[in-house]
Amino acid sequence: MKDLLEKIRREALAKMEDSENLDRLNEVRVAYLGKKGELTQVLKNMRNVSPEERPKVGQMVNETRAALEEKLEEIKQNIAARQRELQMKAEEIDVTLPAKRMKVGHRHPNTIAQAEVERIFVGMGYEVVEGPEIELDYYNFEALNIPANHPAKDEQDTFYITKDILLRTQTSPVQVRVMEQKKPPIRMIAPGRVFRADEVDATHSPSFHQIEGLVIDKNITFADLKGTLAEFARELFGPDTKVKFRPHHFPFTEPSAEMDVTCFKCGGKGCRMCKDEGWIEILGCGMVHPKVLAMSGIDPEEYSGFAFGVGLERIALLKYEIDDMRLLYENDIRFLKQF
Ligand code: 2NM
Repeated sequence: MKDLLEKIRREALAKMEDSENLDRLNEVRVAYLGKKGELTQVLKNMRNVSPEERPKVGQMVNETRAALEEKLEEIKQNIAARQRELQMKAEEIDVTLPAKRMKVGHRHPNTIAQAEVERIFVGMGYEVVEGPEIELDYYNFEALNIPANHPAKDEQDTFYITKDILLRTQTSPVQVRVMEQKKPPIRMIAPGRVFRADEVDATHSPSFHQIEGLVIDKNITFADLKGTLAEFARELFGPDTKVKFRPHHFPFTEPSAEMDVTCFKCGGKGCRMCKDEGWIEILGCGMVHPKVLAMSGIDPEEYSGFAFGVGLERIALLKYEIDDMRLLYENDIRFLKQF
């Protein structure tokens, strides 16, 4: 019996030592210590042992079991430690490797153009003011002397939310809100998104951007308008840029004009850029209509002012020589990166 136990002990220890992993080790445990394991069998065969010898054999079996269990635990720890080490090696991170380059975006041509226009006017002492894109009919039309039957108010041209609430078609309502709230002098520009029920093509979009300007003070004349906008054109398109004003009509200004600049590409000789005209139309402007001033609580006898509006996309397309407005809205980084 003693020999048998020694043999079991030797074999079991050797097999444990040879176990490569926890599964194999468990198989060895079941084979020797399990319910039907070899050591358990020995206990079951105790009835063949004489009563005098039983306590001694029982003690030997228990000692063997204890020795095997101790070894089992030791090997288990070793295997676990080895596996952890292997895992650490496999998942090793080389912290000295160069980092992945961060993909940063690029300013949109509209954003660049808007920042440039803002820089020019802020330099002349103007304030930048923003206002709501969803407006009351009153601020978008009525306060700007646009009567109820005006074609701009047609459902074909304006996005209405209700009869009285709409998506602004210009940023002038921001100017009206400022005129209502502030005593002149006022020197401001209002950049922002505007909406018109237009079909998309190379020069139109139902949503685009405007920058409108407003100056109100005592004794403001058309000469102030001309000087200011000529300086704006020189800063935006270069110091040799010349301007010309053509009479026009807006309901909110009187007199009104459109301003052209000499083509910055050919200097006025005529080229593809200006369609051989030498001039490029750039903005609308005029002296704020006395009725518009009065409606917003400014006395037209005491104050006068000029206003203007430029399309931001138009500036961006011209400045960066982009021939299709739709490119501005696709947000393809390969396109945007060029500006
Ligand atoms: C334009 C052209 C001419 C304009 C007028 C006003 C206000 F609020 F003072 F009446 N803001 N902007 C104006 C004048 C806008 O855009 C082509």
